[in-house]
Amino acid sequence: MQQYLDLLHNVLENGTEKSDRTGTGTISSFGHQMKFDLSEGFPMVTTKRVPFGLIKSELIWFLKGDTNIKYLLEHNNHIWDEWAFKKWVESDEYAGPDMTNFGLRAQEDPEFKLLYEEQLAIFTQSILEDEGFAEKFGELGNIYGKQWREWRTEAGNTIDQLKEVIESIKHNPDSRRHIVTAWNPEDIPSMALPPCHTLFQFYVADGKLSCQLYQRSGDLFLGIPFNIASYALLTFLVAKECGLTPGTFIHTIGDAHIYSNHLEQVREQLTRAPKELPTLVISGEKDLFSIEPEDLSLEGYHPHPSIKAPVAV
Ligand code: UFP
Repeated sequence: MQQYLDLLHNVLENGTEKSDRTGTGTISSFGHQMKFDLSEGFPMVTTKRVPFGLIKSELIWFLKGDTNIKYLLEHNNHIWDEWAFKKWVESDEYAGPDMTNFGLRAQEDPEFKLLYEEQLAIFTQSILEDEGFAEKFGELGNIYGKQWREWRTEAGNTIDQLKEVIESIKHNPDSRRHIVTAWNPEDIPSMALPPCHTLFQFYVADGKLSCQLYQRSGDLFLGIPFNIASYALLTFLVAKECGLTPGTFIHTIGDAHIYSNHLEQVREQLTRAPKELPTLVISGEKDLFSIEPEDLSLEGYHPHPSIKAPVAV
């Protein structure tokens, strides 16, 4: 994971100060690439703890083509809560206290934070307990799972990009067209968060499956460790499905940035020495589309302690 630390160091030293959508401010640099040889172990950042449980349930959720946060909540995963919550508090059905701009206000105002957490708890509880409510307000729309598994065509059909790419890896491994895209230009204007991991391509050689991701925007401290692990996991799972050995995960990042309120945390992390990489264990023989989080685990993950940092919203 030295490459990840080198990237943090590089952007910290050579990046440009840039304003950003969230109003936080960043140090940013454009166009970076890391390559992880998956035969060396599972590429989890070890200089702080990264939550594998959240990574696996989110990826499996994408693989199922699911876009409703109910599945995530059932697996105690709250990473997408705010996006669904936003739709609820902006709807006519919401009758609680004013939640305008809840993300920033919760960071700045401890009293409001309590109010917000209370409403968020009511929201997630309702998603879990009330099917109609979940259908209406748990749905995130045309995000990753939808684009990967049910891309809508002009003719009114859908394309299962993931299934097609797996078929093409199996039957035409040398193809240069093993691509899945989440970037659907038609959908961008209506999306709260246009896809960050926009497109990935697989490559087969010498019995090994490699994957390259193009990520348009990467929060180097909080987002990127997550994204590396998620796509490494995808590569392992697709390789198994196709009877191949995992090769290399290549992570290409457009706008690679460190938020101005993560600088201290990044410097702390750079004082830590990387530890040995863990090993991924896939139990059972389920196919890619029926795998569940309990089938996946990491062995030998002994990272440095976690480092807290505010999420830019
Ligand atoms: N971000 C990531 N990885 C992700 C994800 C978001 O790093 O998987 F969903 C970060 C990148 C950026 C912000 O800091 O979230 C998205 O903002 P924007 O759309 O303005 O690039």
